[in-house]
Amino acid sequence: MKQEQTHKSLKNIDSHGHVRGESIYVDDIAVQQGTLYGAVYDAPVAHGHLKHINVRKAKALPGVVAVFTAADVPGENQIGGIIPDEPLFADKEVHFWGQPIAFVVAQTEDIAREAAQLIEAEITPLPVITDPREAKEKGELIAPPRTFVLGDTATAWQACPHVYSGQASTNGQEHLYIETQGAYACPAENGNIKIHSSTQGPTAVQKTAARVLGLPMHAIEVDVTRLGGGFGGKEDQATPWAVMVALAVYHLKRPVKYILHRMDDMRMTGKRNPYTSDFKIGLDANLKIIAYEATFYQNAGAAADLSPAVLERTLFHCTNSYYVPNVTATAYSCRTNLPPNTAFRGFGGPQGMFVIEAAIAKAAQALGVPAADIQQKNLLQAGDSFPYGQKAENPEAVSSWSAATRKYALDHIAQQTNAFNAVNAHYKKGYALMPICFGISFTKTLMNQARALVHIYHDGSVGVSTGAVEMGQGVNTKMLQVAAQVFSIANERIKLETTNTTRVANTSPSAASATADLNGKALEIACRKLLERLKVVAAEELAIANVTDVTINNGWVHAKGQKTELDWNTLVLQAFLKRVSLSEVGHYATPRIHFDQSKEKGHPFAYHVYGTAITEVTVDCIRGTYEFDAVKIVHDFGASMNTIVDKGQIEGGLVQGIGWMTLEELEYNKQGKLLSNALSTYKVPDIYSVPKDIQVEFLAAEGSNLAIFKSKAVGEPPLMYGIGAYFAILNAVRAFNPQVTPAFDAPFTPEKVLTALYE
Ligand code: LUZ
Ligand code: MOS
Repeated sequence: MKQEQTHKSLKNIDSHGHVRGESIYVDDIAVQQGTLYGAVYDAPVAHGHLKHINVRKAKALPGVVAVFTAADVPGENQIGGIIPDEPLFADKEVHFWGQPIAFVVAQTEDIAREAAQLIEAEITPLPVITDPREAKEKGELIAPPRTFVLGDTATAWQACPHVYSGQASTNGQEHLYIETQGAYACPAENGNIKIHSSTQGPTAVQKTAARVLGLPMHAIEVDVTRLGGGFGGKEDQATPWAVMVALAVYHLKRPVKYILHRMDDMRMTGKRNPYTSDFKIGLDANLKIIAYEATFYQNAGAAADLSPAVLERTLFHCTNSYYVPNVTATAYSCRTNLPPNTAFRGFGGPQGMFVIEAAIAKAAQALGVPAADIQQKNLLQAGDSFPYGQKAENPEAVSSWSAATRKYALDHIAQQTNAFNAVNAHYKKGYALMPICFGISFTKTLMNQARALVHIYHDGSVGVSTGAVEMGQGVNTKMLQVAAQVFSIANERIKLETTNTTRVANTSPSAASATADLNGKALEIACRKLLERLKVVAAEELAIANVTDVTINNGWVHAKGQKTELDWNTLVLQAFLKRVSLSEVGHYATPRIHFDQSKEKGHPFAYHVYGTAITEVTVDCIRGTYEFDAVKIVHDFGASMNTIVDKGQIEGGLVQGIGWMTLEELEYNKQGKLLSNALSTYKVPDIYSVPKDIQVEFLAAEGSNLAIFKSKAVGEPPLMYGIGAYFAILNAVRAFNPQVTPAFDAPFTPEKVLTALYE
């Protein structure tokens, strides 16, 4: 028990290196002699015909080694992952402001950047679209629309005494990983290339580099030590920079490095997809939601990137944690002239969930009831069907709601809020509940597989490789725990290797909250195979007739539960001397899951994660500013395998979600130019804007067998607690101005709050 406790509170194994500044990121890799530096020249307009690129002045600058454009691509000038609609370098047309056109390589970074500014492109302007509804009107769709149907909304409306409709919008979100995008590639022998990339998807980088260079995948090795944050922004969009440095290595046979500056990164990369949506909600006299219709217009940007998959998850999560018997939800992926938008923590789910919360808030206001009454009455119960056909198994929607309202005394919060508002004219408090439900698995079934490679060295130390990318989320810490627990040896015996495509191939990106589950399960399989092998050796060594009597506990072989004289190191050495293999791979493919896109039905998720947050806010009704007094959460961790790491994910996700809902305002002008292009014009949460009190309670729930050690995925779900921030502010605004017609247009910036207060 004691052992297990210390295990579950193991500190992130990177914490020591991080606080001492010793952890290695791409820009910290010791450079090889002869290293050159890259810089991108990107489109200064959002749409147009690319007539001519003049690189003469750039090439003439002393120190410039080469300038590469689409003409220098030996393979395919194509980096689109889902749909081949995105060139590495613009060719003939530019589609967004910031689209890479050329890649300058020079002796120093400064020279490369200076040379990039000397490039001139002749571009004949074309009309620019930034609005997804306009794009849809003009037939600019990335892919055919998708519709999820449950029951029959058309007839259900007749049974609804209360029907409300409206619009809801959410803006995009800059990922703002602390480590900007970047890559460093080196030539290896025989034309092979090694790429260090700050990517969530090493295989995506490998595959795309091979495609662009016209090489087989085995010619490209991608290595990732860790990322200074990804949040989805490096699932697909770490690839172009890695491919550019690889292209330069291909031609120059010299190491080439390119690390984006913050403003380059903000300008050239896509963000969370903004959405604008229409909703219609029908309730019966008992506040049961009978029917829900939603139409989502996703702003995909100029190319597909991951947007079709994001769109799908919007539909999967369009009813959040509620059971709605009649649903029709349609989603359009709209092509605009913004940088291609992409994965961002939640992956379309938050965008879908905001809309039904807006619909509920609208109904609640019209009916004169608290939104919480509607929310609570419609929480998923066991056996309820999601619109995509999967049935809710062990939904913790009701349990987490009940636990939150009980533990945090919702009645008391309500009383305090009313009492405060009764005596304060210029400050108003509001609170909101936010239940969440998030499906765990890549929505694309085939991506739900992973592999691990374990070496036990003959001194008893262990090296672990998996396809998981450490990006601050603590996955390496969890992988270490898996190996330590299966072998029952000390943590210190185990080392996590870098994520490398030559050791673990064909990886799915570290994404979809599924990394610890998929790679942890693969690792568990590999470790168990080795353990069984070692037990056979132990039985031979100790002359134990029955191998099943052998166990290893805390580094010692036990026979029928009795400690023996044989320790781990000796056992491992004996196995080696007996020429028993001390290396093993594990392969895991999530069982049960499937999805039929022709019917839009199936069982896409291994399991769901639930939870409930109560958000309390105080609005300054003179200024429109606000402060979050508290966010109190009951979260369904299952049987958390690391409470420190998991709690950190909840706190970080929550604050990131609050930022999206309140402060972070992406602004493109009509010409498609990003105006919020630096940290001076784009505000992210800081120490002053986080809630003064964040409480996280672990729901007493068993977890799922499809979660690693029953410890449920925790990466993305907490972001959606942040949605409660919008509705808490709205409730405070309503305490001041009961007549307000909510715009449901997030983020609810102080400017918009002020407007709403005095509407
Ligand atoms: N990436 C992806 C994701 O490719 N498929 C997904 O379902 C997903 N979900 C969340 C985050 N990233
Ligand atoms: Mo390298 S770019 O140090 O393999």
